[in-house]
Amino acid sequence: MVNTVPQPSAEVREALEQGRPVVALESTIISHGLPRPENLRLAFELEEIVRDGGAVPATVAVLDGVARVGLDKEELERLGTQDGLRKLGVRDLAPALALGASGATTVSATAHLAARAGVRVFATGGLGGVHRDWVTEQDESADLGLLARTGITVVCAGVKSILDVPATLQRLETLSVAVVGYRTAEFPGFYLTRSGLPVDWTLESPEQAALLMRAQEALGTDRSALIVANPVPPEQQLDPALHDRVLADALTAARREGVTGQAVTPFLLAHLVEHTGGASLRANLTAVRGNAALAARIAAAYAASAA
Ligand code: PSU
Ligand code: MN
Repeated sequence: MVNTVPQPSAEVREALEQGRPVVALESTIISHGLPRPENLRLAFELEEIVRDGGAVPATVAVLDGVARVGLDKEELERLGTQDGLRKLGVRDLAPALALGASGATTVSATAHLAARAGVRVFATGGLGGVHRDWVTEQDESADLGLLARTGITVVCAGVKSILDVPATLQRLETLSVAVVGYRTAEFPGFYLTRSGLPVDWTLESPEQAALLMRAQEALGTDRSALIVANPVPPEQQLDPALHDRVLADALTAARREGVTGQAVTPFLLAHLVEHTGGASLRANLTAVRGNAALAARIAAAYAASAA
């Protein structure tokens, strides 16, 4: 019989048992979303940021057919350096476990495993969503559907700007996923501080986020996610004109090279890193660091608000 129960590390298990704050971190950004060696540096750094914010970090991945919530140093190194690791969305979890595979988890798979292990807060860079060529390709990230049926708070810098952002926000509304801006009335644009689109609700503090989570629980709407959209500071965003120009090239290149399916997002992100001289990478790292820090504060406020 395969072991299908998500396995928390000893530290994560203890924190959860004692009601102490825990923050889940995804691993696809490490294995597929960022170039080496910045990817592994970030993996370690995020864990430090979460600890500094008063929470226990729990990076999620599947290793040798076991779903893991909380990794040690060697396991993080494996994620950051091993070739051929799979990219696992939530639908890939059962095959990976049944077949003893190893892979990094996307937002959808990370949110699912974290919530099942009892982790309430999760930090990432930018969510997946509706792709720009949806009309012909119907490419929509599994992140959206999964977040519509999973009780977890996801701190992100919006959705990746390579996507159709208005369509993604519309899908989130249809799916009844709560979206709030953190200290902004505008939905952030991942590499960019602003997307030009409004959010309906704005939070000013981690304590307000914790209150909102408790309200979801009281109302029974905590079976879907809360998205806390946290913008990169304007002075650290990617230059918007450069962003728009390079992204247009990236989309053309993806079409020309026939990139499809799971490969689309890593292809576009890598194209941006290369053709912005690393500026998109810096904005991406800034976004993820800021989200990990805020997620830790929200997890701490949530733990402190326990009834
Ligand atoms: N955020 C980042 N970099 C990434 C991703 C998110 O800053 O690489 C990953 C996440 O794991 C997300 C995935 O779930 O991209 C979406 O991929 P797709 O569009 O194939 O669903
Ligand atoms: Mn996709």
